[in-house]
Amino acid sequence: MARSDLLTFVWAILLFLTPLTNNMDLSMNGWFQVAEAELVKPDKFPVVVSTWPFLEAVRAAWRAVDNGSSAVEAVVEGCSACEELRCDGTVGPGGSPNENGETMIDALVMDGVTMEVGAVAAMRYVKDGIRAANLVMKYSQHTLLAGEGASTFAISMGLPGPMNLSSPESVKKWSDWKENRCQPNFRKNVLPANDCGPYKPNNGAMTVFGEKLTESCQMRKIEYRTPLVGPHNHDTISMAVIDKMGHIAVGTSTNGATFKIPGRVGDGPIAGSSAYADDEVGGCGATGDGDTMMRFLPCYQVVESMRRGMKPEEAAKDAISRIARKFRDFVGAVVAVDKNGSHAGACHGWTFQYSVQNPDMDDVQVYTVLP
Ligand code: SD4
Repeated sequence: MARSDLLTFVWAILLFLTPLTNNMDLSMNGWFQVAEAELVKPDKFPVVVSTWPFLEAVRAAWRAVDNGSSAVEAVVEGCSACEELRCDGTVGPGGSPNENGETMIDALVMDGVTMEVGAVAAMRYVKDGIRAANLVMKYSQHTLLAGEGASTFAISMGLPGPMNLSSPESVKKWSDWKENRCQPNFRKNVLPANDCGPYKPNNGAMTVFGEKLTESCQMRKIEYRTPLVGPHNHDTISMAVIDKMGHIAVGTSTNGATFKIPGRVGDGPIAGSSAYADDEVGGCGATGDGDTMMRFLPCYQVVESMRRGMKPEEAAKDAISRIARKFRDFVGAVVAVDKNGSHAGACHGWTFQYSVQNPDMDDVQVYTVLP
């Protein structure tokens, strides 16, 4: 073969192979290949994913995003619907009382395009947690406002308040708990041990499984405690939305753990713990024992694992197992969604359910994940 013919032949082969190697022009019935054999449908967005069977919250977010709202706006609409409806009887105002019988709110919103976060923690007197978090993101350069300052800021930016966040149900729950000598509670190594406060330290009584500890080994043992978060105290919505443009946002609203110590801030307003999003990768929402979970930033872990190539299911299981390895009795769950809308959940210590709506579904679908 002449040299010029040989070059033409090699060039023709290269031209033939290029589309295969670049994943281009592989259209087949509306599907196309984007990366390593992953099939993605062009009309895959929008997508709404939420912890628990909070159907009305997902529908509210879906209506917003399907009508063209941004992912952030839809997350705010969805979580706000849950606060107003008091999903499960525990999310939002009138939900879980603290030791003083008062409901306090933690909330967060995160924009996966800009990586901006707005959050409020231990907020009193303002019922609209997710809207307050969104106002922090929109009208301040801060990430997290706490306590009275969060309430003052939210009211100054137009939210209704100050108001009492208790409900007849939360007052009843609290008075039953008081009658039960304030059991269970979040105190440890205090006197009185099995009664209401005021409490004081009981250093001589530090035990794990009934075994008395010396000062030096107290630092090394990991404590297992009775979970105060359970199937009937969900308290929390965490939601991820991918809008029609493919942008992702996440949000969380919770009144935290029931009978928490006043001033306690849980995982709800902590970016990377209760929720995390990055447009380049996907998002995550979490629910469960926030005091334990926030030490591991499980949603940050999920998103970073997906960035490094894990599928949502693998990333969710990995994040949960990192916590469970250290805290055998931990109760919690995460739901992961990648930037293409693939989703999966993982849980420990309870059966977890999460809800999804996408263009393939006529209505919200609930998925059940076993521990
Ligand atoms: C908290 N993570 O404040 C919340 C509670 C929760 O399902 O998610 N309950 O610890």
